[in-house]
Amino acid sequence: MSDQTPPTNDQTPPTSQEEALRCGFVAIVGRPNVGKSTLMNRILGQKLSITSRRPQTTRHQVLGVKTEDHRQTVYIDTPGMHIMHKDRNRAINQFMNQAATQALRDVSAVIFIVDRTKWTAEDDVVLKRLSSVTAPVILVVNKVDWIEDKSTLLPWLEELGTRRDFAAILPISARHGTQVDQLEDEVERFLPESEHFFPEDQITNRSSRFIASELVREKVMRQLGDELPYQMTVEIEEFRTEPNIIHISALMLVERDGQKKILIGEKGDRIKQIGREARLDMEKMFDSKVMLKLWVKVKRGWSDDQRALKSLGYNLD
Ligand SMILES: Nc1nc2c(ncn2[C@@H]2O[C@H](COP(=O)(O)OP(=O)(O)OP(=O)(O)O)[C@@H](O)[C@H]2O)c(=O)[nH]1
Ligand SMILES: [Mg+2]
Repeated sequence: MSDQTPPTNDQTPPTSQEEALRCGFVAIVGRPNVGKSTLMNRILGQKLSITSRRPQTTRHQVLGVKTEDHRQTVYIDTPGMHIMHKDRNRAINQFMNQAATQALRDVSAVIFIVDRTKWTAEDDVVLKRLSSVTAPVILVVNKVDWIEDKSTLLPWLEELGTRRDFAAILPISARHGTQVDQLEDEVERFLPESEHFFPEDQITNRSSRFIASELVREKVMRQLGDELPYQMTVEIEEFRTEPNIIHISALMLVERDGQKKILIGEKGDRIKQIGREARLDMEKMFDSKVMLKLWVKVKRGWSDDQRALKSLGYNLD
């Protein structure tokens, strides 16, 4: 894994009778909580993007690279597109919506995910944003494992088909992997002939530091309620690799003193549990023993301050 950006695509044509190399970007978009990150992880066969039951878990674009023989598909997991409310939303919400919209540029295909038969005003926002996209859009109806009355599905798929000229409409379960192979086959149809952008063994454009910070954030998203997870971000202060161990020091920044107390918990119980769970995931991800130190600091206003956001890695460049 590295921070390197992909080399430019030189569109080299195949030189022999072999099957041509194919490669393209595929954006995964949808409103918050529909299962975008779960789907990307399922396709890659490993946990790369964090997930939780709470909306607005993903804050950044995360590339997931899948290379199989001649085809390389570069999936882009995105933050959920959501409606901005003047009184409640902060600069970070604007950043997330921009990051999601930006992912639609120059892609070979788009996967638009919805949650079963629950269509909301935010799905309309996504659909509207897709109206200027010329790449083929595959509509995915996710979480079908959770539909009790399956007879409602067929008429719903037909109804959805009238909302746009979709390249395909597929009911899937990202959690259980149902019909995910079929989705990958659909996507493959739209990959152009091209050199591969990434080396075969690279699975993401994101650094190990980034993944470490996300794993800490995931535990907070999963363990704490109310607005705290939305007012917390993580900065990796140290990431030092030794032969048999990685030393990681992560700073959790919150907006208020009260939030700091909650994160630490009684006698430090909460922060210990967050640390333990994040460390176990890190050890799996980095295939190494990890020594993780967690700190909490109050940094008022970070989530509504463009400059602070940039310095904390919320940077579209
Ligand atoms: N039952 C069921 N649950 C699912 C499925 N796919 C995702 N989920 C659950 O839905 C919740 C949200 O999943 P995420 O993958 O985090 O959703 P997301 O679209 O990435 O959400 P944001 O990053 O907040 O936009 C999690 O609790 C998942 O376990 C599915 O196929 N079936
Ligand atoms: Mg997500």
